[in-house]
Amino acid sequence: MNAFIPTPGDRFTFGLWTVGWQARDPFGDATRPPLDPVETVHRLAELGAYGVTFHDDDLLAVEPDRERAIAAFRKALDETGMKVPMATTNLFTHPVFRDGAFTSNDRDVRRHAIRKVMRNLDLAASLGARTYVCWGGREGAESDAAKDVRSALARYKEALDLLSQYVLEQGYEIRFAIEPKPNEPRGDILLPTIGHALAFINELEHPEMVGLNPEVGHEQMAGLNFVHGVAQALWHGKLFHIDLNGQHGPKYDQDLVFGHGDVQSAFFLVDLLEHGGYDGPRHFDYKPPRTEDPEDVWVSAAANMRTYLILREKARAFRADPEVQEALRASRVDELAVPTLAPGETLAGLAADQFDPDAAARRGYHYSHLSQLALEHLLGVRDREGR
Ligand code: GLT
Ligand code: MN
Ligand code: MN
Repeated sequence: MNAFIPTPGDRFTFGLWTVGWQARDPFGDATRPPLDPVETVHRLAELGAYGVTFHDDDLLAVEPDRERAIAAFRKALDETGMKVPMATTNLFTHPVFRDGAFTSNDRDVRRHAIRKVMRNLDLAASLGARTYVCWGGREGAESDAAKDVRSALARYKEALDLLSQYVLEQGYEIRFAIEPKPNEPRGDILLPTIGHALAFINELEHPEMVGLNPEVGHEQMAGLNFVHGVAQALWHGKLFHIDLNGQHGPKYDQDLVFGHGDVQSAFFLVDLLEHGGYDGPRHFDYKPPRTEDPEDVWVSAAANMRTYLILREKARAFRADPEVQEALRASRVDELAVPTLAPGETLAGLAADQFDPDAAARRGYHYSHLSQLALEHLLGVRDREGR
């Protein structure tokens, strides 16, 4: 169906490291050869993507000379019109980061990490990126004896304060987005969830410059409700960016194709993003499964976008279905938006109110019907008119 063909207007973006993942895992070697970022830009453009994102080191996948690699990448962007809305730093692959980057116990490593980010911020700004992601995958520990967490958070704050200062001094239009993750590769990672990161941001020198880049799988691997987490990030004005992928519940980070994990959660997530005021890129951070060959990689990339578009259509049909609208009213979903105190009402007025809790307790909320309608839309057995 035509409606499911992505265009740049849909603002789909991919990390170079996603399609470029060679599928090395803790138990096995790579199953795919390195992928040239230039090819990635062209292939994703042909598939209808809007842009690409990258870590500093991703650019060096096939060309070790940084200047030459950047020149080839820029040329591919110019030829295709692909954008770079976000960039990030690899602070996790090199063994020097084995105990963390901003929070390594080794002060020299912390200084090296900040320099590495500053250098890539210059490149990110020159490519027009507006968001800079900080995924602190190595910021953590395996033993509670190893890390003074209060000092680690002070150093994490110091790093983000310094980097914010750098962005302001350089006049870059860049905001930072922290990406929470509970564990893997560290036994425990600092800022493990959306909630931890939100609280941390309040302690920064420039909280307005720092928001979130939540990832589907990272919350779901901790058993958390990703849709609730994203809604809270939106409520705080902190959903700066998002990593879309798939995950089957609490286990290792699967990074599946978007929708290939918990598909009901994916449906409600798309509904929230489309109707909840998020206007950033729809960024896929997935891994083509290790079983896939180099051509399958592009099939999996296209699947992310197609699934998003299908779910977008289903979410629209759900909202437009008169029976759904009636069910939402019957469940009083809209009543939650009404302030609990009337305009001008006082606490004394509230205290004096008459109410029969036993009568109210007899009223059901009819959520089973509403949930079933959502499921039936997702399963494709209802259309906009509710047939
Ligand atoms: C790494 C991680 C992702 C992050 C990337 C950004 S790196 O692939 O697993 O979740 O978004 O640093
Ligand atoms: Mn992940
Ligand atoms: Mn991610």
